[in-house]
Amino acid sequence: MNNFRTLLAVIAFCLFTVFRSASFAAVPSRSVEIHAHRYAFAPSEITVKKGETVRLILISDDVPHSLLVKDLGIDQVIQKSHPSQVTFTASQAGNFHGRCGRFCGGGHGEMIFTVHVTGN
Ligand SMILES: [Cu+2]
Repeated sequence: MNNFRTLLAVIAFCLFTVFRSASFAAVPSRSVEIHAHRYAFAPSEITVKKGETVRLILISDDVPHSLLVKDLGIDQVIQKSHPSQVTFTASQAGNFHGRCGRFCGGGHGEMIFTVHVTGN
């Protein structure tokens, strides 16, 4: 009987551990497609909720670019013909400014991107 209880306790602990780690795994609640081209991102800004996990699908329409939003830990190269993805969860409300991190021509400095994070 004691062994049975111990077994139940071990199973309960394992299930608890599995469910707890599953809830920590950041599963994106939605995806947003962002195109990069000389010299802009489209859209150039997005709004997400604090705590929301969002997947960005990044597509270059011409030459290689990147999306760099340092304060959200986003630093993703966007190769031409190879869409890339980056997933992030904003833990703080505010406006986070990003830009293209790969020199792509004369207007490179104009390639800015903003993530608006709204509070709960
Ligand atoms: Cu650029």
